[in-house]
Amino acid sequence: MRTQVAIVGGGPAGLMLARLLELRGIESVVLEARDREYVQQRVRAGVLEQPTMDLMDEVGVGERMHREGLVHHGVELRFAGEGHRIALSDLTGGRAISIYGQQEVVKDLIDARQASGLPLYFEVSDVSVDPDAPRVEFTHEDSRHVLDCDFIAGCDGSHGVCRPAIASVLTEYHRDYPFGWLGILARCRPASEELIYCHHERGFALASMRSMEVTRMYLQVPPDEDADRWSDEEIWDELDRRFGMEVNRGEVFEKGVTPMRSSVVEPMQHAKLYLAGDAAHIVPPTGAKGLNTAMADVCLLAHAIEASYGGDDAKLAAYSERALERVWRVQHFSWWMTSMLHRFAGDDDFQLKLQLSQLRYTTSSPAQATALAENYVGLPFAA
Ligand code: RFL
Ligand code: PHB
Repeated sequence: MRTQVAIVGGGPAGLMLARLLELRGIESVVLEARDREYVQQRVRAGVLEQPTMDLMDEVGVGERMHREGLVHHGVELRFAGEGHRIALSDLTGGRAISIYGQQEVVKDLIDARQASGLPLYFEVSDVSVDPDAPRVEFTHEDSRHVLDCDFIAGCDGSHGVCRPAIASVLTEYHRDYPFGWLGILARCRPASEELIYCHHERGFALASMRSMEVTRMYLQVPPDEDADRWSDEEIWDELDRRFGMEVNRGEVFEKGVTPMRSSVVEPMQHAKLYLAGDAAHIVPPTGAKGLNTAMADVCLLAHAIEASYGGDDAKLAAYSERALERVWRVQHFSWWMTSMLHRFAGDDDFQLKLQLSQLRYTTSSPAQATALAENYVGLPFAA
């Protein structure tokens, strides 16, 4: 087999890259380890920033997002028992975020790929990449395949094979946070019309949603917490306590703990292999940036690959450097939000006072509120 770009991983990064390449007349093959059902059900991100919404439109898959997604023009920061709204759109010249589940984005991109009749293989196994050849080998339906290509895009997430394949040339920057998030999905009206990020002495809490009928809630818990240790009632009681109000309750139909960590590898490329999305970097979810940063990477990569086929290799050579500028901005924002809103074991009252001062400043100074807003709605994607 031969193609121009072999894309390892059919998550948001891989599928969006395939779509961007298709629209530029560049061939690709997408290889996904899981089955279609699984990737379409996997519950993850819920917030699309403005540049991601714009990208969905640009590649012609934004129709359902506009129909079913919930556009939000503000978020609330809640601390010391009171809520304070950050007017995202007013502070950013009208930009906004949209609540639209990651699995919906994935569904829309898979549908588009299949409508175009382009190659997307599910349930591939024993994938190996040779960045120098470049070549990808994999097993599909009991047959071994060799896929020769011009470029390999490593979009296989944080547990994939692409990053390890070039580990010897990478420097990893890493930070683990001493807590995790216990997340639930429940059938009830959201606690509020906008997201609430809540600072509380007992720990952080977040009220989000997937629709007006489905609520998404998170509680800061110890990093190795067993979700089954929490009964539904204990979760609701703790949410009420931290938010300082009675939140709507309903049937909990999904429950899990997410560890919180930051990591970046540099460079994001070696030989003919280019990393994008979670394969290259992870952020704690407090800034809602993981999916969006994956989209920013592939946007840049698609433009660079296109330029390369046009005879200009400079953009591809500079891919990692350009991508990392935005990646580190996002890392900082996610770290800042995480540090401001969570309780860290061993924090003294001095630390608590500093957090509250920072929250007060962020919600009262237009300059600081704007800094939060412009990062939250998403800084422009480089092209
Ligand atoms: P993904 O989504 O992990 O996709 C990688 C794909 O590669 C496949 N794969 C392989 N395929 C072939 N061969 C192999 N050897 C393979 N190994 C793996 C996997 O099956 C998978 O399909 O990475 P991608 O595309 O880079 O996308 C990144 C996002 O998924 C991630 O950053 C976000 O989900 C993070 N995140 C959030 N991001 C946001 O922007 N906003 C949010 O509100 C937000 N909330 C979250 C989140 C992540 C969470 N969890 C569970 C980590 C909330 C949570 C709870
Ligand atoms: C979510 O709805 O899953 C969500 C929202 C905001 C975040 C993280 C996750 O910061």
